[in-house]
Order: sequence, then structure tokens, then C-alpha cells
Amino acid sequence: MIPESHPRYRSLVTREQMAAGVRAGIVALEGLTAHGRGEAFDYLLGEETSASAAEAETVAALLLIHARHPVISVNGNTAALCAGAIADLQEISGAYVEVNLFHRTEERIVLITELLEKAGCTVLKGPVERHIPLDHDRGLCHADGIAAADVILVPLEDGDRAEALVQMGKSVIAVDLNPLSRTAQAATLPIIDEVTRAIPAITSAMKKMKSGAIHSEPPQIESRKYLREALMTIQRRLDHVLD
Ligand code: PTJ
Repeated sequence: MIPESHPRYRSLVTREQMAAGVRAGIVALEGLTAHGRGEAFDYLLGEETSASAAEAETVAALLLIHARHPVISVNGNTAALCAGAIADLQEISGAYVEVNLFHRTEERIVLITELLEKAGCTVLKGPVERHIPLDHDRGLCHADGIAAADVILVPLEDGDRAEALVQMGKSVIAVDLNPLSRTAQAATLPIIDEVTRAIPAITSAMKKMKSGAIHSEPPQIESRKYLREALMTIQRRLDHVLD
């Protein structure tokens, strides 16, 4: 039992949630180390959404609005952390939701699909094929999902799929707390923010755009700007942390 008065209450509760995700077969054991790496970068970023990440989240909303066939790719960590937020984003964006796993087992696909459906998502099902030229199981995807997508949102993953998807001509929106990661470096639009802050922020930006009937052109994206600004945020924090 973690007392609410604990200064790291939220972080500790999230860790419990991830551990429960492992016990339930949703999160891969390796997902805990990925989470720990994310936590470390979030610490360095001040555990808040920077102005630059907020801008990237608005740009992501615009990309999704202009997408012909948007897909949200969900792995174990993302499902455990924010299944409900994914359902909200699917509702406003009309995006397909596809479960795509690095540590793929049929059992985990079923468990994660059930969790997402319980949260209100409609999840792609049926046969998958190796549409992405990768030697591991992240290459397996649905013909009417990631294979057909023009814009794909990939929250926290390992980088070679993001690279492969960009090479296939797709726009990749990555959510990753590590601005140095291969995913963040390869993405068309890197969002350097924590996934439970980033996904609701994209949803709320889309809601504002839709209610305001904003029909601006699909945005031009300078991806390295968001990486540079995240590194500068970390540098500024380190410069002043002992003051
Ligand atoms: O569920 P599976 O089988 O698909 O496996 C998922 C993991 C996450 C284990 C797999 O994709 C993996 O190994 O990922 P990596 O290579 O560890 O990359 C995860 C990235 O996400 C790292 O750069 C972390 O900094 C980042 N990250 C971790 N937690 C969060 C995060 N970014 C945003 N929000 C988080 N909560």
C-alpha cells in the first residue's frame, strides 16, 4: 500500500500498474526496463510537458486530421498505461487501433486486445503478414491496418520499425521520452513526452481543431527541432538543478 503522502506517489503507483501488467501477461518483462528508462528521462525533463512537446502534440493532431488512413500501434506498455486514453483518441480521430508487439505471442495479442476493447477501443483482428521488412515480429501487421496506413502513431517502442515505416513512405508520430532513441531520431514527428500526458494532449488538440473547424494545410515538420529542444530542456534543468 503506497501512502498518498509519499512524494513519489504517482510514479510508485505507475510502477505497481506496470508490475500488475506483467503479472496479467499484458506487459513483457522487458517492458519494465523500458519503463525505467522512460522514468529516468522524464525525471531529467522535469516530469512535465515542455512547450516544445505541447507544440508537437498539436502538430500530431493536425497530421491525424489530415490522414487518409491513420493507425495507432499499441504495445504492452502503452496498453497497460493508457488504454482508456487510446480509446478517446480513436473516437475523435477515427484511427484504426492495431496491436503490434516486439515480444509477440498470440496469448499477449489476445490479452492486450481484450484490455483495449474493455476500455472502449475497436481493435483490428485477423491474420497478419510480414508487410514490414524486419526480421523480428514487429514486421507482422494487418493489411488494412499498419500496412495500409499513411500516418502511424507509435508510442514507446524500439527504433528499427519506425525507420522501416518511414522508408516505406509513411509518416510516423513517435511518443518517446528519450530524445536520443532511434525511434525519436527516425520519426517524422517525435513527441518527447510521457505517453499518459501525450495521448490525452493530442486528443484535446484534435477536439479544439474539430470544434473550431480549423482546416489548415497538413503541417511541414522539422523533426530535429523537437529533439534539439528536448535536449535543451534537459540541459537547462541540469544547469540549474543544484541552485
Ligand atoms: O509490448 P512489446 O512486446 O511490444 O514490448 C514493448 C517494449 C517497450 C518492451 C519494447 O518496445 C522495447 O523494448 O522498447 P525500448 O527499445 O525499450 O524502447 C522504449 C522507449 O520508450 C525508450 O526510449 C523509453 O525511454 C521510452 N519510454 C518508456 N516509458 C515511456 C517512454 N516514453 C514515453 N512514455 C513512457 N511512459
